[in-house]
Amino acid sequence: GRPAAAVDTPRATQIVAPAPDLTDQVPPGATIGDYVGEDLMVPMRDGVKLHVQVWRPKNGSDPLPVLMSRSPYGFSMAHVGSLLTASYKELAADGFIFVLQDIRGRLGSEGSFTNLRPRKAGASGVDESTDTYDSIDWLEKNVPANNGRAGVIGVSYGGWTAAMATIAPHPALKAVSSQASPNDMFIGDDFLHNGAFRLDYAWSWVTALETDGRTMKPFDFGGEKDAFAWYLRQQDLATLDRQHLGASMPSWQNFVNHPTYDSYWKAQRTTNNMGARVAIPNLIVAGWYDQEDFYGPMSIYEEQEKGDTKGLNYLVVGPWNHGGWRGSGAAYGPYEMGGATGAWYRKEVELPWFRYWLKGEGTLNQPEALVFQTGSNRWQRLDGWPLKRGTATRRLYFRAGGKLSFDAAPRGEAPADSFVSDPADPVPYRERGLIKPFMSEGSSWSTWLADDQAPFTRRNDVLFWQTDALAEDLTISGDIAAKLFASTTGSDADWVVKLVDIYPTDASVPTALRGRQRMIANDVFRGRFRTSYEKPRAITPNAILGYRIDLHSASHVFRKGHRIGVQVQSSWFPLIGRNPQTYVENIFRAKPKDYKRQIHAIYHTPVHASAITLAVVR
Ligand code: PG9
Repeated sequence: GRPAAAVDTPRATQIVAPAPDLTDQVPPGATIGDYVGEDLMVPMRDGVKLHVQVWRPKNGSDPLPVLMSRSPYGFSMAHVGSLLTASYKELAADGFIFVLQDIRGRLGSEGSFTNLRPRKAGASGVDESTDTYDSIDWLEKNVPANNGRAGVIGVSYGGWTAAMATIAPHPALKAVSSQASPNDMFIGDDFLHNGAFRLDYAWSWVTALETDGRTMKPFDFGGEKDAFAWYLRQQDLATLDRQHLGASMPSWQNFVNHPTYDSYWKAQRTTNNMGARVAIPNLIVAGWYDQEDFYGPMSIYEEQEKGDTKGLNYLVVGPWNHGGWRGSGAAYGPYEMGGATGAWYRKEVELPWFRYWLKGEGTLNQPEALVFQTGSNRWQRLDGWPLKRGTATRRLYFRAGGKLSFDAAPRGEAPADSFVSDPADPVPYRERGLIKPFMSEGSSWSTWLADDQAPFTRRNDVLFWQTDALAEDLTISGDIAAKLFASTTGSDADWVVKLVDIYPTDASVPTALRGRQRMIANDVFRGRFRTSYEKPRAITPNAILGYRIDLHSASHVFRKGHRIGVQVQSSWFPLIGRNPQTYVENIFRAKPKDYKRQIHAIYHTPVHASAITLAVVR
């Protein structure tokens, strides 16, 4: 597995591109465009030194603010080149002192790496917030011609370090932008969703970062390009690291040893670490098509909002995949966005944000929530998210014969649809030819949510309901949830729900989009956590039980002539590891014999009325 050189949509974090022997020292006197770089080691309170690259404009002597990005992925010269000339281009043209820091234990920094180190973990009392504090303190005193103000910006892991920077902040820290920051790895971000394990992502990420603490070696799948086939062959997940790498990976063993929502996960939850009172302005950025961390930024915004008495917590949600705003943002897969939304955001939103807070220049014309409405391709300036007025909660009911309707089922209609769910033949999350390990050569992981969802409806183990063609546009704005009434002949089951926008088949849409099913919302729920994430329980076989599945939110116009569709299935492989469908205490330790095919049913009667709840704009 040599890492891929590029993917079709640029991403901001460097987890696809680096060479295995990545080093991130700046050659003496190196320049990129108008910037000149320098390598420094910055002392922390416990004596550990962290490596930074400092990039400042070659000319000009005016004091400038420090803008830090902190990352575990390293800053190779190629990566810094793309930052200064592309993804930070607008900021670079305005002039900042960019400080790029390897976090503790990574690349050129000393100390040891802990994945998502919680606040004040360990005896030494250091964490990402104290490391940021100590770095800013040292930089303000030692970097010539700085103006005494600092900010932090980053995407994903880097976005998380920006969020953590707001904890007990240094007085010089004036603003951050935490972009696509995970919030809770058990509930909704990279590693698990509602207790269901994100197998390929977790394995690929952990092995790349933890095989050798200082570099990034994508896992060698031994020439196997078909991730579906590779993962299906793995019989003992608990020892996967020892089997393939001869050593245990700390994060992998944490997944194995913490199969419920215990203190390991709760201590990591970003909003459990951040202060309840918002003290540092934060521009929170999320993408509707973020294949990694969408729950994170949305829930961080929502929870921080409760303590935002000074009005410093802001939200931007655009039509982007993970980090897509650092690229052009003109399209996502085949879906055009009506303009370069990423470039627009950087110039009109992000640059004014940092100019205002770090340079005292310009005015802040930032709405509370800047939200891109998909389907109509327009930005909306809102006074909150989700909006509390202007929408009505409406239910789209599953009905007999594959119909989806705002009218609930009458008495006497066929009560349920059932299917066989076979762990030996799980539903692939993409068409088989596209399922490569996410970090591998030729992987199009970053656009998988743009895949046409129509082909999956041909499988017998994917249930599908659709509305009639819409007589008028239907606009949703806000939270989406599924209420499923379901049974299984087994004692555990996963429930996957996808909400899709079905394009017409006629000439009213471009050829490539005809009949296409566009993903609008989705998630998975692991049945054992039905009543509690802390105390999982077996499902009573054949009992009809209710499940509420959070499908997050959307701002979307289903156009006249389109249909709304819902798919329900019980596997999504290898995005999600398989559920044995027999209750075992720890799924990582399930034995091959525990994996059994079962019959699942979804009910749609007046009493057990499975439905999708939407916030429909009045
Ligand atoms: N989604 C990535 C990540 C963040 C935090 C922990 C683990 C993975 C990332 O792109 O950085």
